[in-house]
Amino acid sequence: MGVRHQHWIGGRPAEPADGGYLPTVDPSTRLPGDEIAAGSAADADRAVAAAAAAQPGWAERSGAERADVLHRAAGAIESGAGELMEVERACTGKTEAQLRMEVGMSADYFRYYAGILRAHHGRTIDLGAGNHTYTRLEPYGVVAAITPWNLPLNQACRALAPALAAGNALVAKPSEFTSVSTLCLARLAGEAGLPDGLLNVVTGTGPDAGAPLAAHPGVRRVTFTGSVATGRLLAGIAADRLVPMTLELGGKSPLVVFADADTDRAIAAAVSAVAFNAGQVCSATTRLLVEASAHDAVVAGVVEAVERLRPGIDFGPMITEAQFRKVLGHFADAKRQGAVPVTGGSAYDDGPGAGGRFIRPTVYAGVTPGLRIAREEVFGPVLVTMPFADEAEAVALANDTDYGLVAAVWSGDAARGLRVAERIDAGQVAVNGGALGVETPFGGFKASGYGREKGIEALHEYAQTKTISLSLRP
Ligand code: TXE
Repeated sequence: MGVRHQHWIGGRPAEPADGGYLPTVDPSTRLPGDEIAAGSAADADRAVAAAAAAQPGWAERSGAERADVLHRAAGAIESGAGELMEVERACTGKTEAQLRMEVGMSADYFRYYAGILRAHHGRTIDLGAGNHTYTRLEPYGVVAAITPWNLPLNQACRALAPALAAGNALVAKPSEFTSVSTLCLARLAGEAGLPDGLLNVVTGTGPDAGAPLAAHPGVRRVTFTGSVATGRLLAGIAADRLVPMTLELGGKSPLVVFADADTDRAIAAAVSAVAFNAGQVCSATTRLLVEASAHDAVVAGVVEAVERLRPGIDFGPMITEAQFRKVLGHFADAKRQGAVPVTGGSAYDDGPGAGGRFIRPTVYAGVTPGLRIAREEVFGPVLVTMPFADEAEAVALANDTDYGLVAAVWSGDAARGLRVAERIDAGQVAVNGGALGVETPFGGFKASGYGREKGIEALHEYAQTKTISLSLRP
């Protein structure tokens, strides 16, 4: 049996109130891993109390002092990278390259917000003589961060770093399948000088630990990354309490390729939508829309490349058993609807990948837009492709989805790339491989959620503006 992990409350490990623990599983082998505390409302209570006690002192520190602590936390992530990568690998089966990238980006969130926080100020407002009016950007107090299993450490840091920078204290509730890296992060940040109680971690299932946390009267803001169904449920709880929320939900993002594009690069981008985290990414561009004259050649290039991907080396397994079953369920459903994949469409039942939760990279070519596999987020290494006749049809197909998280456009005509990007309903659009980073605001249109993470926008998200006005009349 692996290690038994308690919650992290008030700067130290904390036994779960009702003494229960949950198992974790290594998805590459299905062997049992560490155990995590099974949290409850009583644990959420203790964590919120610890956060509420620590927060005022943190908010009173200057931006420079908070930035200094966040820089040290970034350093602790970098020096603890080996340990963080190992615990994350054990829960997710991710490849080495992917883990290195995720841990590096996790540290970068802390560095970036440590940097920009010193330029995060209110403003003075000139109302004419006789007044001095100014705004202050004040923290909410205690923020709850409920995070998923696909990029566990990374998505925790994406929420925690700006929320802490803005002067809040946090209670994080990571996914019950991948909690260990967030616990490890809290310990490392504490060792690096983050005051006790500012970052608490309560582990356990969504209904038992997450729901009471979101509903807790001491929590003044909630940030959630996960499924639409859970997001809707938590948005209801938050609305009832009039507590603001950031919701980062799923996607079914289009990758639009015109015939005049650099098709080799566009093909590589489509392959990466399959390989990167085995497609378990909200921003994966899994609807490949190709101008009809180039469709078959592009699809052939993609199929040839995805067939060369090696399980465990180029891409990882499905992280949870439910996700593994969900992807297989999509295949069965597509089959019932008459769709036949050009490649893949099953799990590995022999050779490398067998035994773990590995799914073969899969491409359904020329699908009809109404198919379930073409409409719903699969969250696995699965692409659907569709041809389009012209720019107008490309935009119509790209927007024919409930989601609106990201999109990619490839064209040799940059003006057309931008024109199409402006007409796609999505929070971010990359043209010809344009980059998105910690600095660029990230969030959804439509059912992909609301609020923005990353960039200076996230810092504003975790602060509320107060206006103060003083009469200067004698
Ligand atoms: O997510 P859940 P699931 C999508 C993806 C995937 C599907 C289902 O399509 O196949 O969602 O994944 C906590 N009260 N994404 O079911 O349940 C839970 O413990 C409070 C997209 O695993 O939304 C975990 O910490 N919390 C996505 C977190 O919510 C609750 C990432 C996410 O789990 C709760 C993951 C409740 N009642 C899945 N129920 C993205 N946007 O990146 C669950 N949770």
